Amino acid sequence: MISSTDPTTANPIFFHDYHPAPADLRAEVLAGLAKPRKQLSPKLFYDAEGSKLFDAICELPEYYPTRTEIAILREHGAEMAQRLGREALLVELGSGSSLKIRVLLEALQPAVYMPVDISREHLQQSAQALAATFPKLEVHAVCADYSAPFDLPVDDHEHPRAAFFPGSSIGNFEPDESEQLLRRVGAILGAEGRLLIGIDLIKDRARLERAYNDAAGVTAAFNMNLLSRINRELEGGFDPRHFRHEALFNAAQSRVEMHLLSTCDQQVEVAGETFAFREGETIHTECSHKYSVEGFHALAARAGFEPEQVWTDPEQLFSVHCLIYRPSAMR
Ligand code: AVJ
Repeated sequence: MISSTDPTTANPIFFHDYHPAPADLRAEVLAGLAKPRKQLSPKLFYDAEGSKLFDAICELPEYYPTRTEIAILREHGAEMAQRLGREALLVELGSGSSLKIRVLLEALQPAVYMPVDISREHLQQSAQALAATFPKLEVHAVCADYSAPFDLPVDDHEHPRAAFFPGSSIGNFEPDESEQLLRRVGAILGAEGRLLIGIDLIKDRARLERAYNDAAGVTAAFNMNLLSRINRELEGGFDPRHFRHEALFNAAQSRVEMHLLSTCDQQVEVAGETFAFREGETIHTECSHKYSVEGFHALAARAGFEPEQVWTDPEQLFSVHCLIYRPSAMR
């Protein structure tokens, strides 16, 4: 269960491998393309190339969420630290964004930091890098799929528990799934545990759509990379010249949707099966749900969380919430 004591680092990490089932790309892709409305999961974006493209998205002038959330963390980190309490056990869901966690760790100075991520190498590298920067921090890396139930590898409750879920990552889930996920986070935290979570706010359509249709075409490349990935890994026959990136705000469902649109009638082979596309037909590849502060509070309440404080930027583009888990308050 525990391993990894690299003698060259002053602060070795503990590594807990729950052996999450590797995604079955073939089964997922064939099932998604066989649906009457073709659909692929956004988690399939993140191969090596897709992860690089996502990092590039975070630097785009049009993509406001990353820099706005970091600014909020910098501006209000001390207050957040006060809310979460001293000597906390801090669980991070997904260990993607090392800059955000660094800003928070500096302000919070927790006793234990526990990143949870499904990607083993990425997790190990980023956890080791953080342990080296914060020599007094006890780091427990947990390789697990946080979208399924799991227990923390420690059962002491001597430290107040807190979770950090930045980036509006929860926006990829349908509201019902988000509620389930929050409930599981609550179970990990226990009563009175706190959750610090980043949520992208509803705003005007133009601003939202620009963030997913950048002028440099990086988001288009990120979306289109899914077709290249299928071509590479599943002997797919997608011709990128006959598909294009589309991103639109669906106001009724309060979400930005990304699609890959077929620009002609065509047939495409994937893993030995043939799929027909009509001109204008799309593969729906991502939902990115946006919330008002009140709308998110209502969702969190259904999962047993009470709002304690919310921080936003001057333009009200993005929000960071501190919630407290009080399951007795669940309706
Ligand atoms: C990582 C899900 C928060 O929805 O904004 C960025 C992913 N997709 N540009 C988002 C994404 C296109 C991002 N999340």
